[in-house]
Amino acid sequence: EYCNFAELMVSVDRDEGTATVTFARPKSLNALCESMMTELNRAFKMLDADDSVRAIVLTGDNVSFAAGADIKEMAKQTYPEALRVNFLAHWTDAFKISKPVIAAVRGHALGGGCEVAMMCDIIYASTDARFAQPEVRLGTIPGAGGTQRLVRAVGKSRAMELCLTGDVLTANEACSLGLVSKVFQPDEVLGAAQKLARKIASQSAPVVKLIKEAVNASQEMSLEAGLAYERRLFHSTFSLDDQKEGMAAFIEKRPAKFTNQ
Ligand code: CO8
Repeated sequence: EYCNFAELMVSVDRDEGTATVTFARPKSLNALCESMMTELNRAFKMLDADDSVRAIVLTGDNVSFAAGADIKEMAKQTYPEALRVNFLAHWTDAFKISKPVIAAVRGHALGGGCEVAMMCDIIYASTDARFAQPEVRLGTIPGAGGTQRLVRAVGKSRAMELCLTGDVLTANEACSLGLVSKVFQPDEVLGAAQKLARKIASQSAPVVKLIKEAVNASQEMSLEAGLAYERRLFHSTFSLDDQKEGMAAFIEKRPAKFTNQ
């Protein structure tokens, strides 16, 4: 069922509870086009509904994570058409899933590529990863979070500078600014992201889901409302078998065996 993609590769490791989704348009440096983003939506929805998958890695190849929206496809876009179809809105639906998504970024993460990385829950980058919002140079503006998520990730001054110039952030700069969680050697970043996915997959699935919801809520809510929301989610964990098991295992000095209930 996961073989049926033309511009993506999806591999699932059911024993470990992880999946890896790989952009596969190397000739255009994984430029994001309508057909590939439709496939990404379909793949993520399938993985979200698959109980044997509990964490997902999204990656590209060693040259490019994604070099932005496909400029050749986008060049023909008109305002009435963009408005009619709400251009790009459904591309980002993929990321409304409840399971954690880790971006493993090698090479270019430009424009929509940087925005897609920022839609992921955690970004791991290789030393040769490069992040930028070059839309200004194309006579347009970031269209999928560059002016919003980048501000939250690196602060207003740096985000403004990056969006107004299209200048490139190196992996180490992106890491020191907090955009990227960790930096690895190019041949290690995918393995590190998959290891992280395995670690997350070994936790209680309902608890992982609640944590993702709570952290994401922090981006949308006031502190007071966010703290109240977090507390209610925290209270709800006391209805889980996994909370009983996790705390009993601690007291009995043994590893917890979560049942995802
Ligand atoms: N779109 C279409 N084709 C592309 C793109 C792209 N974004 N990027 C690279 N390609 C193609 C090139 O046209 C070329 O194809 P061909 O061989 O047929 O001419 C091939 O990939 C290889 O590219 P280069 O020869 O240019 O390779 P270089 O190593 O010389 O340069 C660069 C690599 C620096 C990455 C360069 O290709 C480049 O600047 N690319 C464009 C980067 C860019 O401006 N990205 C932003 C696009 S706008 C955008 O993303 C709007 C936001 C949309 C939101 C999406 C939400 C999910």
